[in-house]
Amino acid sequence: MAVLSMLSIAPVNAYEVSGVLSVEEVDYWWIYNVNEGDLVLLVVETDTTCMWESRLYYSNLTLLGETFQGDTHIYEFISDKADDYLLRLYTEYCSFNYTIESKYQNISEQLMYTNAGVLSVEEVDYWWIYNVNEGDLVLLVVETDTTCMWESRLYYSNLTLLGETFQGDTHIYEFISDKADDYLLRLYTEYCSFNYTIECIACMRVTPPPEIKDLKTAWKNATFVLGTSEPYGPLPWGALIDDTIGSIDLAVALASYGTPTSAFDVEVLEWNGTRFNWKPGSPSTVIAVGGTAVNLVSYEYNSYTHFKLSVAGEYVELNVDADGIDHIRLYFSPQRYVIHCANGSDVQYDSEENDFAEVYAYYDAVDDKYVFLVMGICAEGTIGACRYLADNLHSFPTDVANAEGIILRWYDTDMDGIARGNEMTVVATYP
Ligand SMILES: [Ca+2]
Repeated sequence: MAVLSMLSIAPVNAYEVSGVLSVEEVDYWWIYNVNEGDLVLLVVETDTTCMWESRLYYSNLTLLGETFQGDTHIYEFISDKADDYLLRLYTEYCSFNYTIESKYQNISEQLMYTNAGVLSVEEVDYWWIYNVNEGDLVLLVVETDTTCMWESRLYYSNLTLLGETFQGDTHIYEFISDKADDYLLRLYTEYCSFNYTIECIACMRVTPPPEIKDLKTAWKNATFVLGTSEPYGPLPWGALIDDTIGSIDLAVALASYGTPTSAFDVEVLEWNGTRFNWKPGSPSTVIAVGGTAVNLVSYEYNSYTHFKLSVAGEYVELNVDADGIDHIRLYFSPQRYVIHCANGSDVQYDSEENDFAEVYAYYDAVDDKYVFLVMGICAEGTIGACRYLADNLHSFPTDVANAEGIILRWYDTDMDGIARGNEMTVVATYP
Protein backbone atom coordinates (compact mmCIF):
# COMPACT_ATOMS: atom_id res chain seq x y z
CA MET A 1 0.00 0.00 0.00
CA ALA A 2 1.32 3.36 -0.98
CA VAL A 3 2.06 5.65 1.90
CA LEU A 4 0.61 9.09 1.54
CA SER A 5 2.92 11.90 2.33
CA MET A 6 1.82 13.53 5.55
CA LEU A 7 -0.50 16.50 5.16
CA SER A 8 0.88 19.68 6.59
CA ILE A 9 -1.91 21.78 8.04
CA ALA A 10 -1.93 24.69 10.42
CA PRO A 11 -4.30 27.57 11.25
CA VAL A 12 -3.49 30.78 9.38
CA ASN A 13 -5.16 33.12 11.77
CA ALA A 14 -3.47 32.23 15.00
CA TYR A 15 -4.11 35.40 16.98
CA GLU A 16 -7.31 36.81 18.39
CA VAL A 17 -8.22 40.03 20.15
CA SER A 18 -11.68 40.92 21.44
CA GLY A 19 -13.70 44.01 22.20
CA VAL A 20 -17.15 45.42 22.77
CA LEU A 21 -18.70 48.02 20.53
CA SER A 22 -21.59 50.03 21.99
CA VAL A 23 -24.16 51.93 19.99
CA GLU A 24 -22.61 55.00 18.31
CA GLU A 25 -19.14 53.97 19.40
CA VAL A 26 -15.97 53.87 17.31
CA ASP A 27 -13.02 51.57 18.03
CA TYR A 28 -9.65 51.82 16.30
CA TRP A 29 -7.18 48.94 16.07
CA TRP A 30 -3.66 48.95 14.68
CA ILE A 31 -2.21 45.95 12.84
CA TYR A 32 1.50 46.63 12.97
CA ASN A 33 4.30 45.54 10.64
CA VAL A 34 2.41 44.13 7.69
CA ASN A 35 5.00 43.29 5.00
CA GLU A 36 4.70 43.86 1.29
CA GLY A 37 3.48 40.64 -0.38
CA ASP A 38 1.91 39.33 2.83
CA LEU A 39 -1.25 37.34 2.51
CA VAL A 40 -3.59 39.23 4.83
CA LEU A 41 -6.56 37.34 6.18
CA LEU A 42 -8.31 39.59 8.64
CA VAL A 43 -11.66 38.61 10.04
CA VAL A 44 -13.92 40.48 12.47
CA GLU A 45 -16.47 38.13 13.95
CA THR A 46 -19.49 39.46 15.85
CA ASP A 47 -22.56 38.17 17.60
CA THR A 48 -24.81 40.88 16.18
CA THR A 49 -27.54 40.71 13.59
CA CYS A 50 -27.42 44.48 13.01
CA MET A 51 -25.75 46.18 10.12
CA TRP A 52 -22.50 47.77 11.19
CA GLU A 53 -19.45 49.27 9.52
CA SER A 54 -15.74 48.52 9.34
CA ARG A 55 -12.97 50.22 7.42
CA LEU A 56 -9.37 49.27 6.82
CA TYR A 57 -6.86 52.04 6.16
CA TYR A 58 -3.19 52.36 5.39
CA SER A 59 -1.40 54.36 8.09
CA ASN A 60 -1.81 57.53 5.98
CA LEU A 61 -5.61 57.02 6.07
CA THR A 62 -5.90 55.90 2.45
CA LEU A 63 -8.84 53.52 2.39
CA LEU A 64 -7.93 49.93 1.68
CA GLY A 65 -11.40 48.48 2.03
CA GLU A 66 -14.70 48.84 3.84
CA THR A 67 -17.61 46.58 4.69
CA PHE A 68 -21.18 47.34 5.68
CA GLN A 69 -22.87 44.03 5.00
CA GLY A 70 -23.31 41.07 7.27
CA ASP A 71 -22.31 40.30 10.78
CA THR A 72 -18.81 39.04 10.08
CA HIS A 73 -16.49 41.26 8.08
CA ILE A 74 -13.75 39.59 6.03
CA TYR A 75 -10.67 41.24 4.51
CA GLU A 76 -8.53 39.04 2.23
CA PHE A 77 -5.77 40.44 0.04
CA ILE A 78 -2.08 40.48 -0.77
CA SER A 79 -0.47 43.52 0.85
CA ASP A 80 1.02 45.87 -1.73
CA LYS A 81 3.17 47.80 0.71
CA ALA A 82 4.85 47.42 4.05
CA ASP A 83 2.84 49.50 6.51
CA ASP A 84 0.87 49.58 9.73
CA TYR A 85 -2.81 49.15 8.98
CA LEU A 86 -5.61 50.88 10.85
CA LEU A 87 -8.93 49.12 11.34
CA ARG A 88 -11.96 51.20 12.30
CA LEU A 89 -15.10 49.61 13.72
CA TYR A 90 -18.30 51.61 14.07
CA THR A 91 -21.85 50.69 14.99
CA GLU A 92 -24.90 52.91 14.74
CA TYR A 93 -27.76 50.68 15.82
CA CYS A 94 -26.69 47.81 18.11
CA SER A 95 -24.10 47.00 20.72
CA PHE A 96 -22.16 43.77 20.27
CA ASN A 97 -19.06 41.79 21.10
CA TYR A 98 -16.44 41.21 18.43
CA THR A 99 -13.29 39.21 17.86
CA ILE A 100 -10.54 40.12 15.40
CA GLU A 101 -8.63 37.12 14.02
CA SER A 102 -5.42 37.36 12.05
CA LYS A 103 -1.93 35.94 11.83
CA TYR A 104 -0.52 39.17 13.27
CA GLN A 105 0.49 39.17 16.86
CA ASN A 106 1.02 42.93 16.90
CA ILE A 107 -2.56 44.09 17.03
CA SER A 108 -3.43 46.72 19.58
CA GLU A 109 -6.28 49.09 20.19
CA GLN A 110 -5.64 52.82 19.74
CA LEU A 111 -6.14 54.38 23.16
CA MET A 112 -8.12 57.59 23.01
CA TYR A 113 -8.16 60.55 25.36
CA THR A 114 -11.79 60.96 26.47
CA ASN A 115 -13.83 63.96 27.57
CA ALA A 116 -17.55 64.06 28.26
CA GLY A 117 -20.01 66.92 28.03
CA VAL A 118 -23.67 67.82 27.77
CA LEU A 119 -25.07 69.96 24.98
CA SER A 120 -28.43 71.65 25.60
CA VAL A 121 -30.74 72.98 22.93
CA GLU A 122 -29.25 76.04 21.20
CA GLU A 123 -26.01 75.65 23.13
CA VAL A 124 -22.47 75.80 21.74
CA ASP A 125 -19.46 74.04 23.27
CA TYR A 126 -15.89 74.72 22.19
CA TRP A 127 -12.96 72.35 22.71
CA TRP A 128 -9.29 72.78 21.92
CA ILE A 129 -7.14 70.05 20.46
CA TYR A 130 -3.72 71.26 21.41
CA ASN A 131 -0.29 70.97 19.85
CA VAL A 132 -1.16 69.06 16.72
CA ASN A 133 2.00 68.65 14.64
CA GLU A 134 2.21 68.67 10.86
CA GLY A 135 1.91 65.08 9.66
CA ASP A 136 0.09 63.91 12.80
CA LEU A 137 -2.67 61.39 12.38
CA VAL A 138 -5.73 63.05 13.92
CA LEU A 139 -8.52 60.76 15.02
CA LEU A 140 -11.34 62.75 16.57
CA VAL A 141 -14.69 61.19 17.33
CA VAL A 142 -17.71 62.81 18.97
CA GLU A 143 -20.05 60.09 20.13
CA THR A 144 -23.61 61.00 21.15
CA ASP A 145 -26.74 59.26 22.29
CA THR A 146 -29.05 61.52 20.28
CA THR A 147 -31.17 60.71 17.28
CA CYS A 148 -31.44 64.39 16.31
CA MET A 149 -29.42 66.04 13.61
CA TRP A 150 -26.75 68.27 15.11
CA GLU A 151 -23.69 70.12 13.90
CA SER A 152 -19.95 70.02 14.55
CA ARG A 153 -17.16 72.04 13.00
CA LEU A 154 -13.41 71.71 13.21
CA TYR A 155 -11.30 74.82 12.73
CA TYR A 156 -7.66 75.76 12.61
CA SER A 157 -6.79 78.20 15.41
CA ASN A 158 -7.36 81.12 13.00
CA LEU A 159 -10.94 79.88 12.43
CA THR A 160 -10.30 78.54 8.93
CA LEU A 161 -12.71 75.65 8.54
CA LEU A 162 -11.08 72.24 8.43
CA GLY A 163 -14.24 70.17 8.29
CA GLU A 164 -17.87 70.05 9.36
CA THR A 165 -20.45 67.34 9.91
CA PHE A 166 -24.24 67.51 10.10
CA GLN A 167 -25.20 63.93 9.47
CA GLY A 168 -25.59 61.09 11.89
CA ASP A 169 -25.28 60.90 15.62
CA THR A 170 -21.56 60.20 15.82
CA HIS A 171 -19.23 62.62 14.05
CA ILE A 172 -15.88 61.33 12.93
CA TYR A 173 -12.89 63.41 11.84
CA GLU A 174 -9.94 61.44 10.49
CA PHE A 175 -7.11 63.15 8.67
CA ILE A 176 -3.39 63.78 8.49
CA SER A 177 -2.65 67.26 9.84
CA ASP A 178 -1.20 69.57 7.20
CA LYS A 179 0.13 72.15 9.64
CA ALA A 180 1.25 72.47 13.23
CA ASP A 181 -1.56 74.24 15.07
CA ASP A 182 -4.12 74.09 17.86
CA TYR A 183 -7.44 72.97 16.45
CA LEU A 184 -10.80 74.26 17.65
CA LEU A 185 -13.84 72.00 17.70
CA ARG A 186 -17.29 73.57 17.84
CA LEU A 187 -20.36 71.57 18.81
CA TYR A 188 -23.84 73.01 18.32
CA THR A 189 -27.33 71.60 18.68
CA GLU A 190 -30.53 73.28 17.57
CA TYR A 191 -33.23 70.72 18.31
CA CYS A 192 -32.28 68.28 21.08
CA SER A 193 -30.20 68.15 24.24
CA PHE A 194 -27.81 65.24 24.53
CA ASN A 195 -24.74 63.82 26.20
CA TYR A 196 -21.60 63.44 24.19
CA THR A 197 -18.16 61.93 24.48
CA ILE A 198 -15.15 63.27 22.62
CA GLU A 199 -12.40 60.79 21.93
CA CYS A 200 -9.10 61.96 20.53
CA ILE A 201 -5.43 62.25 21.33
CA ALA A 202 -5.67 65.42 23.42
CA CYS A 203 -8.86 67.40 23.88
CA MET A 204 -9.71 69.96 26.49
CA ARG A 205 -12.75 72.05 27.11
CA VAL A 206 -12.37 75.70 26.35
CA THR A 207 -13.15 77.42 29.59
CA PRO A 208 -14.27 81.04 29.65
CA PRO A 209 -11.40 83.21 30.87
CA PRO A 210 -11.72 83.63 34.63
CA GLU A 211 -12.31 87.07 36.08
CA ILE A 212 -11.18 88.83 39.22
CA LYS A 213 -14.53 88.17 40.95
CA ASP A 214 -13.95 84.40 40.53
CA LEU A 215 -11.38 84.72 43.30
CA LYS A 216 -14.20 83.83 45.73
CA THR A 217 -15.24 80.72 43.81
CA ALA A 218 -12.52 79.32 41.55
CA TRP A 219 -9.74 80.00 44.03
CA LYS A 220 -11.55 79.55 47.33
CA ASN A 221 -9.59 76.37 48.09
CA ALA A 222 -6.46 77.47 46.26
CA THR A 223 -2.89 76.86 47.27
CA PHE A 224 -0.94 80.07 47.91
CA VAL A 225 2.38 79.61 46.15
CA LEU A 226 5.25 81.87 47.19
CA GLY A 227 8.86 82.13 46.13
CA THR A 228 11.68 80.95 48.34
CA SER A 229 13.83 83.49 50.16
CA GLU A 230 16.88 82.61 48.04
CA PRO A 231 17.37 83.11 44.27
CA TYR A 232 16.46 79.97 42.33
CA GLY A 233 16.87 78.84 38.72
CA PRO A 234 16.46 81.89 36.48
CA LEU A 235 15.10 84.06 39.29
CA PRO A 236 17.56 86.79 40.30
CA TRP A 237 16.15 87.48 43.78
CA GLY A 238 14.63 85.79 46.77
CA ALA A 239 11.12 86.64 47.91
CA LEU A 240 10.55 89.06 50.77
CA ILE A 241 8.43 88.71 53.88
CA ASP A 242 6.01 91.23 52.32
CA ASP A 243 4.66 88.47 50.06
CA THR A 244 3.87 86.40 53.16
CA ILE A 245 2.11 89.26 54.96
CA GLY A 246 0.05 90.01 51.86
CA SER A 247 -0.82 86.32 51.46
CA ILE A 248 -1.97 86.09 55.08
CA ASP A 249 -4.32 89.04 54.66
CA LEU A 250 -5.78 87.63 51.46
CA ALA A 251 -6.00 84.07 52.86
CA VAL A 252 -7.86 85.28 55.95
CA ALA A 253 -10.39 87.08 53.72
CA LEU A 254 -10.75 84.00 51.47
CA ALA A 255 -11.18 81.68 54.46
CA SER A 256 -14.84 82.73 54.74
CA TYR A 257 -15.37 81.01 51.34
CA GLY A 258 -13.00 78.06 51.47
CA THR A 259 -9.86 76.53 52.90
CA PRO A 260 -6.68 77.98 51.38
CA THR A 261 -3.36 76.17 51.81
CA SER A 262 0.23 77.12 51.02
CA ALA A 263 3.38 75.91 49.29
CA PHE A 264 6.75 77.12 48.06
CA ASP A 265 7.02 77.48 44.29
CA VAL A 266 9.80 74.87 44.22
CA GLU A 267 7.39 72.37 45.79
CA VAL A 268 4.94 72.51 42.89
CA LEU A 269 7.13 73.38 39.90
CA GLU A 270 10.39 71.89 38.68
CA TRP A 271 12.97 73.74 36.64
CA ASN A 272 14.70 71.65 33.96
CA GLY A 273 17.22 74.37 33.07
CA THR A 274 15.07 75.68 30.21
CA ARG A 275 11.51 75.84 31.42
CA PHE A 276 9.22 74.93 34.28
CA ASN A 277 6.88 72.01 34.51
CA TRP A 278 4.16 71.45 37.06
CA LYS A 279 5.04 68.50 39.24
CA PRO A 280 2.70 65.51 39.40
CA GLY A 281 0.03 66.12 42.02
CA SER A 282 0.53 69.88 41.98
CA PRO A 283 -2.59 71.86 42.99
CA SER A 284 -5.20 72.65 40.32
CA THR A 285 -5.86 76.15 41.66
CA VAL A 286 -2.99 78.41 42.55
CA ILE A 287 -2.69 81.93 43.90
CA ALA A 288 0.84 83.08 43.19
CA VAL A 289 1.98 86.04 45.28
CA GLY A 290 5.15 87.89 44.25
CA GLY A 291 6.50 89.15 40.95
CA THR A 292 8.33 87.63 38.03
CA ALA A 293 11.73 88.09 39.66
CA VAL A 294 10.94 86.09 42.82
CA ASN A 295 8.12 83.62 42.11
CA LEU A 296 8.41 80.72 39.66
CA VAL A 297 4.69 80.75 38.91
CA SER A 298 4.77 84.44 38.00
CA TYR A 299 7.88 83.80 35.93
CA GLU A 300 6.22 80.90 34.10
CA TYR A 301 3.13 82.92 33.17
CA ASN A 302 5.00 86.17 32.50
CA SER A 303 4.17 86.12 28.79
CA TYR A 304 0.43 86.29 29.48
CA THR A 305 0.58 89.31 31.77
CA HIS A 306 1.46 92.97 31.32
CA PHE A 307 4.19 92.69 33.91
CA LYS A 308 7.58 92.01 32.32
CA LEU A 309 11.00 91.39 33.76
CA SER A 310 13.79 92.44 31.42
CA VAL A 311 15.98 89.64 30.16
CA ALA A 312 19.04 90.96 31.94
CA GLY A 313 17.07 91.51 35.13
CA GLU A 314 18.00 95.20 35.43
CA TYR A 315 14.43 96.44 35.33
CA VAL A 316 10.79 95.44 35.51
CA GLU A 317 8.19 97.09 33.43
CA LEU A 318 4.45 97.21 33.14
CA ASN A 319 2.76 97.95 29.88
CA VAL A 320 -0.24 100.02 30.83
CA ASP A 321 -2.74 101.83 28.70
CA ALA A 322 -4.45 104.03 31.25
CA ASP A 323 -4.42 107.42 32.93
CA GLY A 324 -2.13 108.83 30.27
CA ILE A 325 0.49 106.22 31.11
CA ASP A 326 2.04 104.29 28.28
CA HIS A 327 4.36 102.11 30.25
CA ILE A 328 6.19 102.04 33.54
CA ARG A 329 9.73 100.92 34.05
CA LEU A 330 11.46 100.39 37.37
CA TYR A 331 15.26 100.34 37.41
CA PHE A 332 16.60 98.47 40.39
CA SER A 333 19.67 100.60 40.74
CA PRO A 334 19.22 103.37 41.47
CA GLN A 335 15.69 102.72 42.76
CA ARG A 336 13.56 104.92 40.60
CA TYR A 337 10.61 104.66 38.29
CA VAL A 338 10.43 106.10 34.85
CA ILE A 339 6.86 106.47 33.68
CA HIS A 340 6.59 106.85 29.94
CA CYS A 341 3.53 108.94 29.36
CA ALA A 342 1.26 108.54 26.38
CA ASN A 343 2.13 112.12 25.33
CA GLY A 344 5.77 111.11 24.98
CA SER A 345 7.18 112.69 28.15
CA ASP A 346 8.91 110.76 30.93
CA VAL A 347 8.26 111.29 34.64
CA GLN A 348 10.46 109.89 37.40
CA TYR A 349 9.12 108.70 40.74
CA ASP A 350 10.72 107.65 43.96
CA SER A 351 10.11 103.94 44.54
CA GLU A 352 9.98 104.45 48.34
CA GLU A 353 6.56 106.07 47.93
CA ASN A 354 5.27 104.62 44.67
CA ASP A 355 4.68 101.19 43.28
CA PHE A 356 2.51 99.40 40.77
CA ALA A 357 1.07 95.90 40.73
CA GLU A 358 -0.79 93.61 38.40
CA VAL A 359 -3.48 91.13 39.40
CA TYR A 360 -4.27 88.59 36.73
CA ALA A 361 -6.71 85.67 36.59
CA TYR A 362 -5.77 82.96 34.13
CA TYR A 363 -6.90 79.50 33.10
CA ASP A 364 -4.03 77.37 31.80
CA ALA A 365 -5.84 74.91 29.53
CA VAL A 366 -2.70 72.95 28.71
CA ASP A 367 -2.08 72.03 32.34
CA ASP A 368 -5.74 72.47 33.36
CA LYS A 369 -4.93 74.93 36.15
CA TYR A 370 -6.54 78.07 37.45
CA VAL A 371 -3.79 80.55 38.24
CA PHE A 372 -4.28 83.85 40.05
CA LEU A 373 -1.26 86.13 39.98
CA VAL A 374 -0.61 89.02 42.38
CA MET A 375 2.58 90.79 41.36
CA GLY A 376 4.03 94.09 42.47
CA ILE A 377 6.96 95.65 40.74
CA CYS A 378 8.41 95.99 44.24
CA ALA A 379 7.30 94.22 47.41
CA GLU A 380 5.08 97.17 48.41
CA GLY A 381 3.00 96.73 45.28
CA THR A 382 2.50 93.04 46.03
CA ILE A 383 1.44 93.54 49.64
CA GLY A 384 -0.77 96.49 48.68
CA ALA A 385 -2.49 94.46 45.93
CA CYS A 386 -3.13 91.57 48.33
CA ARG A 387 -4.64 93.97 50.85
CA TYR A 388 -6.74 95.67 48.18
CA LEU A 389 -8.16 92.26 47.16
CA ALA A 390 -8.80 91.29 50.79
CA ASP A 391 -10.56 94.61 51.52
CA ASN A 392 -12.78 94.38 48.43
CA LEU A 393 -13.34 90.62 48.18
CA HIS A 394 -16.98 90.81 49.26
CA SER A 395 -17.92 93.59 46.83
CA PHE A 396 -15.54 94.38 44.00
CA PRO A 397 -16.37 97.43 41.87
CA THR A 398 -18.09 96.20 38.69
CA ASP A 399 -15.24 97.01 36.31
CA VAL A 400 -12.78 95.16 38.56
CA ALA A 401 -15.12 92.20 39.15
CA ASN A 402 -15.50 91.54 35.44
CA ALA A 403 -11.86 92.10 34.49
CA GLU A 404 -9.34 89.36 33.73
CA GLY A 405 -6.55 91.62 34.90
CA ILE A 406 -6.12 94.91 36.72
CA ILE A 407 -3.23 97.32 37.25
CA LEU A 408 -3.01 98.94 40.66
CA ARG A 409 -1.00 101.93 41.74
CA TRP A 410 0.29 102.43 45.26
CA TYR A 411 1.02 105.84 46.65
CA ASP A 412 2.08 105.99 50.31
CA THR A 413 -0.60 108.47 51.42
CA ASP A 414 0.35 108.44 55.12
CA MET A 415 4.09 108.29 54.38
CA ASP A 416 4.70 105.37 56.77
CA GLY A 417 6.50 103.27 54.13
CA ILE A 418 3.89 100.49 54.35
CA ALA A 419 1.34 99.70 51.64
CA ARG A 420 -2.31 99.29 52.64
CA GLY A 421 -5.42 98.44 50.64
CA ASN A 422 -6.84 101.95 50.89
CA GLU A 423 -3.65 103.37 49.40
CA MET A 424 -4.19 101.42 46.18
CA THR A 425 -5.89 102.82 43.08
CA VAL A 426 -7.03 100.77 40.12
CA VAL A 427 -5.53 102.49 37.07
CA ALA A 428 -6.41 99.98 34.35
CA THR A 429 -8.59 96.91 33.79
CA TYR A 430 -8.21 94.17 31.15
CA PRO A 431 -9.32 93.18 28.67
CA1 LIG B 1 1.20 103.71 54.08
